[in-house]
Amino acid sequence: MKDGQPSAIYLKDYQVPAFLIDKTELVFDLDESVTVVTSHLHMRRNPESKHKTAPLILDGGEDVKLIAIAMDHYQLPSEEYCLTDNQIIITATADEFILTCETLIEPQNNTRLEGLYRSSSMFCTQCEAEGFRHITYYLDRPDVMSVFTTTIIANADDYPVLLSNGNEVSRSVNEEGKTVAVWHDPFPKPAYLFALVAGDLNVIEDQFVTQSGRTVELKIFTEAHNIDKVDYSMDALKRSMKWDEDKYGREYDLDIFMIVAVDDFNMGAMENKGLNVFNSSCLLASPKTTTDDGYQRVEAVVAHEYFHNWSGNRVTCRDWFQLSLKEGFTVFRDQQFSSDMNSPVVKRVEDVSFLKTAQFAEDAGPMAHPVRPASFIEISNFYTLTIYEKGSEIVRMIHTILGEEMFRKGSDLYFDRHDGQAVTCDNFVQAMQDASGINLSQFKRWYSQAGTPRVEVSGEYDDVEKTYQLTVSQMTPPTSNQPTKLPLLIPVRMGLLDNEGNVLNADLDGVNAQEHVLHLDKAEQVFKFKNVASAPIPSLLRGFSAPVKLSHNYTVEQLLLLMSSDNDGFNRWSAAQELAVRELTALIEQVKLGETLTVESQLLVGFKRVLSDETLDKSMVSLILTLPSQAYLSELATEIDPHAIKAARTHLKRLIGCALEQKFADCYSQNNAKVDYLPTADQIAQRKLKAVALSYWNESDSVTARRAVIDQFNAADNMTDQFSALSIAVNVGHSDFQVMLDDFYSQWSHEALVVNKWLMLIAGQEADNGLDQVRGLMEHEAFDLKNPNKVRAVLGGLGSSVSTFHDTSGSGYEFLADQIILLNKRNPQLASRLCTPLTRWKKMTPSLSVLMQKQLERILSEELSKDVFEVVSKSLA
Ligand code: B3K
Ligand code: ZN
Repeated sequence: MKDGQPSAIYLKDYQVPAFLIDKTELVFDLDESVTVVTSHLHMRRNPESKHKTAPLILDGGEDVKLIAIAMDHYQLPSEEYCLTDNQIIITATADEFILTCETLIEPQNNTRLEGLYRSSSMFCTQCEAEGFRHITYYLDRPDVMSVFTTTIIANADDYPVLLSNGNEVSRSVNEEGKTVAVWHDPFPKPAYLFALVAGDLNVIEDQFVTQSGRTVELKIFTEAHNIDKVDYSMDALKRSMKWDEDKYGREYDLDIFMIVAVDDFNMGAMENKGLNVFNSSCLLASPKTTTDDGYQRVEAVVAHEYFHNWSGNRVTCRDWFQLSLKEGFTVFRDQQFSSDMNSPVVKRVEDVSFLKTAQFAEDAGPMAHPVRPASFIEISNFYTLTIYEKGSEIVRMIHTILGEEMFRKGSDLYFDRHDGQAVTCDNFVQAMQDASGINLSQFKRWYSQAGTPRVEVSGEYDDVEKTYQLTVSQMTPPTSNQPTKLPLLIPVRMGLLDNEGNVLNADLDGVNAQEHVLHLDKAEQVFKFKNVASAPIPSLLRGFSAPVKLSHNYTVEQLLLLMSSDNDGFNRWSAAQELAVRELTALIEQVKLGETLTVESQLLVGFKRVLSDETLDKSMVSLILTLPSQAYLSELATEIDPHAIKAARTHLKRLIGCALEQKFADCYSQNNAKVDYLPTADQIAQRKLKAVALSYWNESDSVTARRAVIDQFNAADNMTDQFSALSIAVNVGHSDFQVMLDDFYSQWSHEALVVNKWLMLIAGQEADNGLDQVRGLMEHEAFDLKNPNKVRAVLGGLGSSVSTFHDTSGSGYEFLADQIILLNKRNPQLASRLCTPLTRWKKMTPSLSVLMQKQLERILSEELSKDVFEVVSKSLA
């Protein structure tokens, strides 16, 4: 960092705003060269502020050019206000006044994709968290809520569609022949929920009748060539609206709900009031171009953004430290929704697997932060897995502790009590506590303590007394700025099995049941079960009832039993993972010591049983058969040696593939039925199992297996089958894989989202000339540095290639650092996210660690955005 270092802001410094904005009237005169934004802000001093004479300080980005500013129509001369790079300060104001600002912006040059910018041929906005200040001067904070009226003026030929929040109240033609559209949103909202879209777009329309009988118009807009890919989104939207009524009693409030797809977008989507804007990757779906995972993502994101209408928009955040108030709760809601729409166990395994891989890594790294952070330099850096996924786990634990009925009472109370307000995580927990009568004061530590708690459990059976005693201890390791931690309230759902895998009844504190929820609240405690017929095997942390690392010294036989017989589906998967981790850990050590790799794989025994178990859901079979990922094993390692992890995984996978060759071949053909594609849970499960079987089968040197890959690739009528075949060909180094990659590109070069999959697959290849390939991709006609999806495809792909990214020369790290430096100025949010793999440097094996550190230091010596500075400087600290 060359100049002055950006400073942090702190939660403890929060103060209510000195001014409020009751009404916001905006006029946008859109133009490809300069856009003029005029605002009329109806302001008054906030009676709740104790600073009765505080100056008015408006936020505004350095990219906003002030033309004129007036108070109650009096043009302020420049000596009556102070204009800095990012603020206007006006010392003398009345108690109530109308502030008028005329500003110029250049959306066509906005590569940050925050504020108003252009994507393809359209204008669109992204205002969360602090993008509105790049549009005009404003009190850009979530606790300033205002009623917006937005006038959009644009050339009718290029921008027939002009949208903003709320309802369209008028549309006319002005004296220059331009269209003038006026939108009014009756619901007060913070500026981060403002949206504007202008473009030549196609639309599909539908309706939803709410539980109280109101008809809501539903519209999804895309560019013409994508309009055939939004039927599934519309269907997901209607299901979400119904589900939120049924499950939470929440009805949609405006008469119209719109979604627009844009290609250039930093995140997945945005919940602007009445006008959601989506990254096209999270909205478009068609069988030929979208995989099953893609369909499920679209369903989940459509639901997530819709659910924000209550958890986020009607009840919003007081300040950005409370981000998880809306994000954690909304992720929990979208997870519940997907679970109800598909298979609950499968959904839980997928979510937990992601949490344990990525969020646990974040919680153990230099950017570890509590779900309610105490400080930040750049809020964009805090749209993290901790805020979202761990935030959701916190809500889930409240759900577990309160039970379904009390939780619903709590959420009703929360929504009713705080409707129209900007509130805190404490307010959420308070509502849950008030509705249930359950004291959650200790539980609240989950919001302020960073790090993943470790829970150790040991069991002792007394054959005479027929009692079983569990001794449980918890500790949370220190994280930066938090050297000591206090015990948390941790709900541990558990059951007991006998040696045959049958469920046992047991008494705990007078309650006789097959399942109990232990409430851990001390550093160490003992739970004593009575009337336990025989020595049990505990099935612990069922459904992953708390985001902790739990350990128990299971024998291999016990893990095999849990894997094949536990009546908790989640724990069957969990036992398989534990067994695989043990075998892989042993192999990793052998690689590190230069020994010949040998393993008496018991996992094989378990896999054989699972493959023959007709009662198991096919998705569960695939999940159990999936070896722990490179990323998960890295998270578990005390010192990451990516090459050793890769070698161990490759060895075990091959061993299993060869040993069970016939079983995989049979499994493949049994599931290779020809059906008309539907994204239903059953079909998805079948395609997934087929892909897993094909992948293992290709570990053997079977020519038939190789042939099956090519046949599937050529015959596929859906992207799931086509892409899984292509990935297997690339990963096993099939002799035809280059031809297949070329064919794939020729077939799909006109479909940007499919091309992104192709870019990612090539960039992630384990190839000797990997970096040259990545360089080639960045020069390819299909690449565009302005498009975050493409940048993520190539550089995310690179990050997943062990041989290229972790090349022992450090060339992979250097290349990534070059791209971060390049993007730092163009798109700081994107650049900052790309730093993640380098931030793990302290955990890497020493020879790689120093190479990563060197690149981080090189980045830090540049003139950096706040975004990149915060991540890199914290990583090096
Ligand atoms: N709330 C948005 C995230 C916007 C992030 C801006 N840096 C999407 C979501 O979580 O629903
Ligand atoms: Zn969200």
